Amino acid sequence: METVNLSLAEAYALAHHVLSSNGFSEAHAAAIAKNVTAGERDGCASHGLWRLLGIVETLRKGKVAADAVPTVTSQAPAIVKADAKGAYSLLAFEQALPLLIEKTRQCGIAALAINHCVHFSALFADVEPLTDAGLVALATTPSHAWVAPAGGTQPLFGTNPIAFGWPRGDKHPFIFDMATSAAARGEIQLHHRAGKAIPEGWGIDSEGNATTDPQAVLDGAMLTFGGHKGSALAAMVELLAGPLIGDMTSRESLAWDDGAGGLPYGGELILALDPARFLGEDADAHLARAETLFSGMQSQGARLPGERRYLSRLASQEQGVTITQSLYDDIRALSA
Ligand code: PYC
Repeated sequence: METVNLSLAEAYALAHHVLSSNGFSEAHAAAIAKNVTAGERDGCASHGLWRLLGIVETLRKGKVAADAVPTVTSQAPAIVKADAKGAYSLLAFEQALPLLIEKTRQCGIAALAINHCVHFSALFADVEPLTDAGLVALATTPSHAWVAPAGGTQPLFGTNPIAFGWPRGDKHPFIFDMATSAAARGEIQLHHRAGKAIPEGWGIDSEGNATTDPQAVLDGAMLTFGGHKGSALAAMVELLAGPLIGDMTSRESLAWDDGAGGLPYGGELILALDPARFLGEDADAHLARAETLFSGMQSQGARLPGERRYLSRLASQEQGVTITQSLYDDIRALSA
């Protein structure tokens, strides 16, 4: 298979050019290009440069704003609200982040609700700036109704990712970012693009039969991970980042899309907790106990979530990223 190697600067420049030439404002183009470059850099192809295809397609379908200026408001002592005004979530997140950190330091715990955003991005990128600031963080968002609840066969939930981060001083943070579906939808789409079957257990066809055909699952329903456990978590995500913050459930998002095939529209909830405020002068001792937990995992040969991402980041910083020639051509054609 023919491939193209890009330095991270070239990957960012390619993404930025595609976004700007399609009409995204400089602020949105920069925020989106940074995010998809970070996904590719960290070995997360389903949230990397490939996403540009859907990002631009959603714009062309009139389902996302290209230049909306988000507003950030203090809703309560420990609640920040950001209104993305129909644009992708990333700029609203970027602009609300300083106030979220400030409130978390003041109150010990604070939340950011992003509303009216179109969402495609990996949540680890929203959690990492918080762990960098020494905070514990959790982020979640619904998507479109693509996933059947355990026991059912019809799409109702989104892929509903949950990302959690724990700061570790000068070490890489502990961060997991997982869909509550068996896989991200982007993974299934990438299998389809590559003409590959998907693993069993990822989805069912429109008749409710198990299948490894990616197109049949895209037309049928994805499944949650861990049966009823993933299903319960997916429902929790719908509630927390839907009705609780005054935004859409995945079913409402898909209805709003009205067959256009755009990326999901709705809200994202981010919680941040400050160990220094919970623990006061005992913070160092208790954070050291967290390290004992991590080394207990590693001493059994278990990998900490995120380890693969940081290895991939290091390799990409040194060697750049490699994508298929056909993806490169499809991305370049977006600005032709
Ligand atoms: O790949 O799971 C996914 C996804 C969520 C929102 C857009 N794509």
